[in-house]
Amino acid sequence: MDNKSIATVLYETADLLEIDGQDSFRIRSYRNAAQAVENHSEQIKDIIAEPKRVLAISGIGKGMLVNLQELFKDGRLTVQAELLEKYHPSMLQLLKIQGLGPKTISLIWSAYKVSDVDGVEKLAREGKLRELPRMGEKHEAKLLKAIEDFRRISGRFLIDAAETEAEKLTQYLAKFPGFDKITPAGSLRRGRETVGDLDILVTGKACVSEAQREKAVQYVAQYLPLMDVIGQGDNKISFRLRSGMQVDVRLLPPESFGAALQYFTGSKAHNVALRQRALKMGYTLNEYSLADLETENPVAGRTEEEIYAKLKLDYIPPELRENLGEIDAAERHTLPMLITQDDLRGDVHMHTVETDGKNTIEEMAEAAKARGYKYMAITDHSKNLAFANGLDDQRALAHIQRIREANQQNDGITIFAGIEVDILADGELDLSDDVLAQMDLVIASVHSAFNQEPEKMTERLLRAIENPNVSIIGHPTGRIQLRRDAYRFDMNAILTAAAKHKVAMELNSYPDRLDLNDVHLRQAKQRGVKIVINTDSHHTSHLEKIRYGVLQARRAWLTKEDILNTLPAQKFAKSMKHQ
Ligand code: DGT
Ligand code: CA
Ligand code: CA
Ligand code: ZN
Repeated sequence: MDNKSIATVLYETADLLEIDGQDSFRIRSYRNAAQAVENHSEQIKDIIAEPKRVLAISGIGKGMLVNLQELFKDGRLTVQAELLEKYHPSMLQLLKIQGLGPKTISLIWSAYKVSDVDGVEKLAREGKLRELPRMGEKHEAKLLKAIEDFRRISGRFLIDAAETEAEKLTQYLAKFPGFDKITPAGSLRRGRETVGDLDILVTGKACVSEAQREKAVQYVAQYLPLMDVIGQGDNKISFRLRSGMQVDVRLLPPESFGAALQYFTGSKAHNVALRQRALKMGYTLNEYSLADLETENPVAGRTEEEIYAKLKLDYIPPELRENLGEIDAAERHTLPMLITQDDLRGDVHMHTVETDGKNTIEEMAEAAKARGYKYMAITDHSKNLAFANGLDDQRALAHIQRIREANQQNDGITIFAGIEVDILADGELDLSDDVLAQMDLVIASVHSAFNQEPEKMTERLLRAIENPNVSIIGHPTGRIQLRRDAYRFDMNAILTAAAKHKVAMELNSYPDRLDLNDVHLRQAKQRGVKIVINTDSHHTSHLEKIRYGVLQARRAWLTKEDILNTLPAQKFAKSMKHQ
C-alpha cells in the first residue's frame, strides 16, 4: 500500500464518520492524518515497523498509528469497514460527485435511506431533494448535472489506477490453488492511457471441470474490495470494485488460453480485421481457437504466437493492435522494433525542493542512478509559477551552480543543468535569453492562460519554438486526463516548425498527462520531429512512471531512433543545443 492509497482510505473514513454524525474532533484527526500521509516524502510502508518514526510525523498520533498498523496487517480498517457495512459501500461513489459532501449525503440518508448514485439521481428527478433543509430547485438541477459529469468521467480510469487494481486482484487470485496463469487483457494490455473495465484471464487446473470452476468463481466473489457482483456464469464473473472500476474475470481451459488472450486483448477493430483474414485463408477465429472452416478442427489456440503464425503474420505486440496498419506490416515483415524501457539512457525532466519537488538534487541523482540511467537533468520551474516557488534569473543561475557541483560530486551519472521555463501568454519566455543560454537544456512549457483563441495559442507556441535556446516543448497540449482538455492550437503548424527548428516534443509520462498522446506522437514521427520521454518527477518515487510513457510511445509505433534520450550522453547533450 503506497501513501496515496492510505490517504484515500483515511479521507474516505473521515467522510463516512461525518455522514455518521460523529464528533468533529475525531473526523478532523482522520483528515489531518490523511493529509500528513499524502505529503510525507518517505513511504509509510517502509517505516511502519518502527512506530517511533511514524509517530514523529506531525498529524499522526497513537490512535492513528494503530489504524495504520491494522491497514498494513489486514488490508482494511475496521472503522471504515463497519461504516461501509452500515451505509453500503456505494456511499463512496456518492462522495465522488462534485458538490455533494458528507453533510448533504447524511441528510439524504436520514430522509430516504438512499446511499447510491442511481438512487440519488432518481430522488432529484422526482423533485424530492428540494424538500430537504438547505436544498432547493437550483441545487437539485446542479446535482443532476454533476451526476451526469460523474458518469461521463467515472466510466474510465487512468492506466496507473487500472494497473494497481489489476495487480492487487492478481495477487489475490494467485493464492487460489489451480490458477496457474493470470493475465490482464483488454485495453490495459494494449497500454491505453485510460481503461474502461478490467479484463482478467485465468487458466490452470482449476478451470477445467465445471465443479472446479464453480468453486473458483466462488473464491473470486470473496475478494474483499469487491462491491457487488454484476453477473456470474459458468466460466465468467463480472463485478464492481469499491473504486467504481468494473472487472470481468474469465476462467479458461489451457488449450484455448491463447485464443482467448488474443480475443479479449482486442481491440475490437483489430479482431474484426484479423477474423476477416482468417476467413479468407479458410479458418474461423474466435475466443476458443483458430479452426479449419470445413472440418472445424482447431489448428491453434494454446498461445497467441501460434495463432499469428498460422495466419502468416509476424507476432503483433498488443500496443499496436488497433487496426491502424499493423496487420499489413506484420504480413510484410515491416513491423517497427518498438522502443523499450531498456533503450532509455536518461530522464531529463524533474523537479527538486528548490521549487515544488520533494527531494534534493542529490536524492534525485541517486534514484536515477539506481534505475541505471547514464544521465538526467534537473529542470525546476521559473518564476511565473509563483505557487511552485519558481526561479527568477538570479536563483536560476545559483541553481545551475548547485547542479554543476552535484554533478562533480556524483560519479556514475551525468547531471545536466536544465530548466522548465514558462511560455508566457505572448510567447515570451519567463527567463532572460542570457540565463537560458547557460543551461544544458531548456524545456519550455505552458502553465497559464490556457483559454486563448487557437490562433493566439499557436503563435505563442511558435514563438517559443523559434527561440534558439529552447530544446524541448514540455507536455505540449497541456491536457490533464479526465479533468482538463488540451488547449486549442494548430498541431500541424507546431510540428512543422519543431521539425524545422530541431526542437523536440516531450512525451510526458505522468499518467494523468501522457502528453503528447499516441495519435500526436505518430504524427510527430511522420513529420520528422524527435521525441524525449520524461517523467516530470516531483519525487524520487515518480521516476518509475516512465513505463507509461514507453507504453504510449509503443502505441505510436516509435522506435529507439525516434527518441533522443536513447542517445549516449554526449550526443544527447548536443541534440539539446541544436541552433
Ligand atoms: P475498454 O474496456 O473500454 O478500455 O476497452 P477494451 O478494449 O478493454 O474493451 P472491452 O472490455 O469492451 O472488451 C475487451 C476486448 O474484447 C476488446 O478489446 C475486444 C474484445 N471484444 C469485445 N467485444 C467484441 C466484439 O463485439 N467483437 C470482437 N471481435 N471483439 C470484441
Ligand atoms: Ca476492458
Ligand atoms: Ca470487458
Ligand atoms: Zn510543467
